[in-house]
Amino acid sequence: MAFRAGRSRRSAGQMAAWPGRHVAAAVLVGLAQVSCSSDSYLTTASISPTASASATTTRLSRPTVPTQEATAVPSASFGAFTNGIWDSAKAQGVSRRTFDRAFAGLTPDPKVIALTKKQSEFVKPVWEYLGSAVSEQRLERGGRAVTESAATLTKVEAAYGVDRRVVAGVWGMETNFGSYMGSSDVIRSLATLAHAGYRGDFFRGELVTALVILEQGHIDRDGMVGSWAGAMGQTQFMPTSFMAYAVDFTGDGRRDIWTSTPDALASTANYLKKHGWETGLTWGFEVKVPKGLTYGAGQQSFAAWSQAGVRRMDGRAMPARGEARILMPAGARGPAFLVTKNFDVIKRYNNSDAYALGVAHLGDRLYGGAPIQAPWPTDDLPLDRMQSVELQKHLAAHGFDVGEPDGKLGSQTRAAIASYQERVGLPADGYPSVTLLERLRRSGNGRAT
Ligand SMILES: [Ca+2]
Repeated sequence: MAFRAGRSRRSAGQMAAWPGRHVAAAVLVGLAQVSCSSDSYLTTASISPTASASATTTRLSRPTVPTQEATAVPSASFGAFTNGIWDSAKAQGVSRRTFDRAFAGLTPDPKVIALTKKQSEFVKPVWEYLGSAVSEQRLERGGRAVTESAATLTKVEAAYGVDRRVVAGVWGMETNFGSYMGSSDVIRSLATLAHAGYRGDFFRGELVTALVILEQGHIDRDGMVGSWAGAMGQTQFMPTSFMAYAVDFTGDGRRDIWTSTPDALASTANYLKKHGWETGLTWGFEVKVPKGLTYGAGQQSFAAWSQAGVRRMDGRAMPARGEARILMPAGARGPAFLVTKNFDVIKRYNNSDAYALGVAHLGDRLYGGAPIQAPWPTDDLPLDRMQSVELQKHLAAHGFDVGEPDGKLGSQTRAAIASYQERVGLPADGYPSVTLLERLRRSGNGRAT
């Protein structure tokens, strides 16, 4: 689970919500992605643990780490710092041999520090993000991967009750089906971040846990690679997520999420299951909504949506049971989806609607699903951070409560947008776009709409 960070609508404090590696891993991973991934779709997002990009945009990084930058003002030398880890490591069962081998000849990695400072104001529209998620290359590689691992995916689905399409989708989004785990030395990355005091004690704890993983022999010292922020293996788990969710599916006594695809896929399924995946419930699907549908209806039964005139894009009947909510990642002018609580479980890997949609849609496509049918409103771009702050100021001037204008388009800002839209007779989808900002600019400071 990657961490992608993003600034988001959720507030910080959500680190707790990071997925395993995700859970934690994501943290940097997000960033990491930057560094690691061949996946160009991930942007250099900020490293915040909070993850999510606004629903519509993808400042995605993985669940990530917090926003504070590493200060690079070490209070002690790197060697003294690593020696200072010994007591904690020993207390957790790490042997002197493992400890010494882990840190032998190690120096801080300046690239890691540089990456903590990398922030991007660039916001990739959700359609570009999804386009990369299901690029021809990825579908091709993924098609081969799910064919080669078909038996494993079937067994994992049977063992954990998690849809194989979603497991495959996570695998593809995280590491391009195991082809890109990141090439950073995890111990070095974590030690660099912990030594720099990045995110307080978070990385120190991850570092000690990584030593425990080495001690237990799940992977050897040189094989412990991952993202620059310490997200490891094919699942991109942070060490603490690894300890909590990684499983040994092959039965050889090692939880090897690096070189064992069965262990990695089962670990992902276990992560999703432990975070509430409901067996047999879809993540969701694309829908057609009738004109005049009331937004903000929240969660209701598929039967109620059907009653309201919502139809599946593929023409099939709505599920007999279950509840869902409407998701319109680019506002009312773009595609609409009904998503269930399983969609939110995917977000535990990386708290971003765009990420979860990428996982879900990629998984569907790998198993014969159709492309997203409705066109994206590519003429109306999402807002960058400066524009977001400006939007919030305009809304505040119009009397809407958006809290402190911070450029984070959270639920409060979205609700304010919807109220404004309602007031001026626009579809109240709460979607922040350049067109909306321009309209607010023209309307002046609340004097007239
Ligand atoms: Ca194993």
